[in-house]
Amino acid sequence: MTSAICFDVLTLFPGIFEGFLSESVLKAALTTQKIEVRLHNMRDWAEDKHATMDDRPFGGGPGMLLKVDRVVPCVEEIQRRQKPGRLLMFTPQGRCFNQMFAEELATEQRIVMLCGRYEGFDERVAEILKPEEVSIGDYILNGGEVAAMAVIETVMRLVPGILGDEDSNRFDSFSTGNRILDCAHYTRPREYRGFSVPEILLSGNHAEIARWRKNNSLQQTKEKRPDLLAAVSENSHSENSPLKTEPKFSQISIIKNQNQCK
Ligand code: 6GU
Repeated sequence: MTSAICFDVLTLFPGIFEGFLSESVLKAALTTQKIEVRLHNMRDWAEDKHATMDDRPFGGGPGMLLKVDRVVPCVEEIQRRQKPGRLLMFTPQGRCFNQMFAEELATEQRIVMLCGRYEGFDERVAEILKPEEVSIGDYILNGGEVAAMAVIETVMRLVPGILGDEDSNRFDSFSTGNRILDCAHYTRPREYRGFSVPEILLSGNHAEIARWRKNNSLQQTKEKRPDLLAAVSENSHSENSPLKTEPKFSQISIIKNQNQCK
């Protein structure tokens, strides 16, 4: 069986991925060949294994840059080995990765990911390879490896047949069936240190439970991530609005195409 999706990761530190790929859901998906992850050490492309991969920036300034003449041939060779994949380059300047971006990537057969280190890449890497530049948030990491792991994990969950229960991720926060936060969940015991499970969840009334969950989801989002709620209709502010009792999800839309990470 050939895997549903293949990730090629180009990095100077393939060892960072070892623990990540050898536990839990990812381990299982790799063992059953539902996904494939190939780690490529960019240093292997240097003619001499000790060849420098980085150099100081022209014009001065702090830090080191990954060299264009090291990175470009390496990406080109990986791409040539098979039908070229969608090329992502991790950099804090990139498009912010989110669930919708992940849904888009989950339709690909092959994703090639280029992980930077140091101060980043010589600009000509982007000029020549024209990758999609991707960031995972407005903060600075030591390199793209953590970002690559975030992409692998998020995208693999969306590939059909990997999680088992096909519906299990549809209602996760930010997902296709639910663009706002997931509702609260409870399991046994029914009471702990005086904190009880909401009575309605014990009632067996599925319609009521579904209603409670929708409402809870909306409340959680209002409290914790109000930025996710936009364009709630004018009358939702009145006391007898349907939103006060039963959220109308058609009245809620997500601010699309925002490129900043919240
Ligand atoms: Cl993709 N790289 C680095 N170095 N820092 C980041 C990032 C990527 N995304 C957020 N911060």
